Amino acid sequence: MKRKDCIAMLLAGGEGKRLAPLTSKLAKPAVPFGGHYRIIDFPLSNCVNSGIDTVGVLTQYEAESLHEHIGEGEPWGLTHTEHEGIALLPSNNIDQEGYLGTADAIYKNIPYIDEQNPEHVLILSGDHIYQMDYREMLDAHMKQGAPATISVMEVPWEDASRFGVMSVDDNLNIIEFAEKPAKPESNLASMGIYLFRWDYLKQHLMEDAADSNSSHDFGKDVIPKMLSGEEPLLAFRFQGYWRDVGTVESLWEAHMDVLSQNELVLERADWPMYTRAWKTKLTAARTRNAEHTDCLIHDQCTFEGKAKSSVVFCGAEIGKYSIVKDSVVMPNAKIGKGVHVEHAIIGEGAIIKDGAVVKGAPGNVVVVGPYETVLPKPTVRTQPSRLLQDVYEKG
Ligand code: ADQ
Ligand code: ADP
Repeated sequence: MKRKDCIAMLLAGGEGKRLAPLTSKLAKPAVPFGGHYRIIDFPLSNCVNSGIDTVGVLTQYEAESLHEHIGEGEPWGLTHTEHEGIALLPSNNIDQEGYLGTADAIYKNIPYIDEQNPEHVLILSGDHIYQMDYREMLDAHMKQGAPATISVMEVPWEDASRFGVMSVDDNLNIIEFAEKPAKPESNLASMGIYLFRWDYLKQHLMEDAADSNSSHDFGKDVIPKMLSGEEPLLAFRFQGYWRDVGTVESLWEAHMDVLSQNELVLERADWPMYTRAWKTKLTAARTRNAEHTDCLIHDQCTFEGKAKSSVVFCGAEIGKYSIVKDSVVMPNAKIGKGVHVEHAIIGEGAIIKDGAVVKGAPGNVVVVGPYETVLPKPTVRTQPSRLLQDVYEKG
């Protein structure tokens, strides 16, 4: 098999507890995003646009949701063959034990990687929204001859404890690294995107597998171990939009960034997004006596109410006299009449009955899980809120 310069391994098996209840029936990378997409479309499209033609996707938790979405990889032009395309690598094909951690997931797929015969392996996460040319990172990594390169960016100080943080010298060599420290001393965060020389990574994975004290995680175990070795690791500063959408709040914020269009633009001619279409035959969104400002309304919606600053996914319905504000309404959600949705994420296929109120507040996004039903509280039915009353009077 001819040597490839780089293949990607995409970690997509995490449980995503912090995104609950959106992950009650879906793997985190399969959670809908931006109207048409699922989160995993971002790293997959980045691979296509960066000219990486071999991608292993490691699945575990609710794997079926991802397998259905990815299929043979045709929507990304990466149809699976023995030596190319997207390969699904579910943990239950390997052994009973499953993937114990992110490093263990890669360790258990050493035979697959060896078969592809790459010089470098790019490790990606399935829960990031970003557009990144991995070739720029590969160029820096190869130019420096680094054994490992970690993509980094500065994050707000208050978020730093959610990440692996590090300090670097003037040549971007990593000096110190701490995985999710309670009191971070730096806000330069690891994006969880790693590029390794394959021989170097393989050696470290085998050592880690033999260590009974290890939790077999890149951030907790493998990276600190590598840093204690002889060869310096390199940081690659990413300039651009990147967000870890592992929490409900960050998923909501990333949607608000899509609406503002300043930072995150999904329809870019120079960086196309690829996905599997929700329905093979798409029809227009239909609005009737509807009012909306600063919204994205997608195909096959039926929309009769009012919406402001919201992303409404394909197939969603919003009934008469309803208000949807600062919210995300996922595919095929059914919002009845006279409903008030604010600062909320309504999961795929959820049903919000006539007169119900789903209202969060800044810093406290409310989530309705996929296919959940929300009934109105009796008080709402007999005594509509001020906002609803306004609509009834005008409507
Ligand atoms: P976390 O965000 O906590 O930290 P982690 O839980 O390790 O990331 O998950 C990374 C990816 O691996 C996710 O896409 C997840 O779905 C997947 N995954 C988790 N467990 C898995 C398993 N057993 N099998 C297969 N896939 C699995 C990491 C780094 C930090 C860094 C942040 C940036 O550890 O240092 O700052 O990413 O987001
Ligand atoms: P979160 O931190 O929101 O729960 P992650 O996807 O980052 O989401 O995964 C968190 C942890 O869950 C990881 O440490 C991972 O090892 C673990 N995990 C992954 N898959 C499973 C599973 N099938 N069952 C239980 N835990 C899992």
